[in-house]
Amino acid sequence: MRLTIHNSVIQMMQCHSKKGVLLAGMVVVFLFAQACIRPTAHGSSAKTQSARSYKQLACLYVSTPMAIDAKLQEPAWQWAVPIILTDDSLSSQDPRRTDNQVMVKTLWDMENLYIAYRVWDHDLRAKVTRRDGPGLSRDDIVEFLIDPHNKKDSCWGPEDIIYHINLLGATKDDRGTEDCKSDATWNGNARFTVQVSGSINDSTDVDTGYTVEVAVPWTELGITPSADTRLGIDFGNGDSGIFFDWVGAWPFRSPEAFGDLVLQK
Ligand SMILES: [Ca+2]
Ligand SMILES: [Ca+2]
Ligand SMILES: [Ca+2]
Ligand SMILES: [Ca+2]
Repeated sequence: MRLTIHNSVIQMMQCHSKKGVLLAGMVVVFLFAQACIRPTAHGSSAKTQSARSYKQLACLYVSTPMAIDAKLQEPAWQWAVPIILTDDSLSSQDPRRTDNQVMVKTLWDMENLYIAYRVWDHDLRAKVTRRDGPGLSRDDIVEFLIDPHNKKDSCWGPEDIIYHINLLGATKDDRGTEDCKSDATWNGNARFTVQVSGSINDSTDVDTGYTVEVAVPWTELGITPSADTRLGIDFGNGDSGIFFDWVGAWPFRSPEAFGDLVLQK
């Protein structure tokens, strides 16, 4: 884990006046990319899809491994398909609502699933530095949850995993159990780096946000990836204990609500 403040990222993320244009452009790209996702032709996934419509995200193949440095400077990150997460679950007047905005992108190669987050957060806060430390979920965090075999069931089972990663690079990771509970004693092997733009635990200023780059090894997911592989997935953000996610799952560990991550090559 490396925690740094990088001037180029700060400059890029401080372009508030351009953010709206940037986000609008990304949404257009995202909608276009979603329209390009090929429908599942056969198999159990097709049956699942016919029963209910799930959010989908195309995950494009990359032939060169990503450097897990929270600098999304690899060319592949430029053409990876983005999704934008915002907290639209409550009215804008509700004090429990956060105005954080999050861009998530994914890529894959034969070794890893890559996930990148850019989070716009004006007050950076985190305290926990220990793995699985209590209270980590009340820090500023990103989350991802994976149902590797896309079962879309209600059980948080032994194959399902979740990572919370806070600003300080601490993680709370767990996986499910046979009786559908969470086992936080499980520690995963995903690599990640966090880079912040602003001051942590100092509310006298206005922060910009943070970037997280993650590599999850396929061996951890028990998957040999190929084009058209579908995973159940959800992405979330926590802003000092206020949470929102991609699909609106509640609780978050609800694989039946997850979207589909569709590998493409
Ligand atoms: Ca990188
Ligand atoms: Ca925050
Ligand atoms: Ca753990
Ligand atoms: Ca601050």
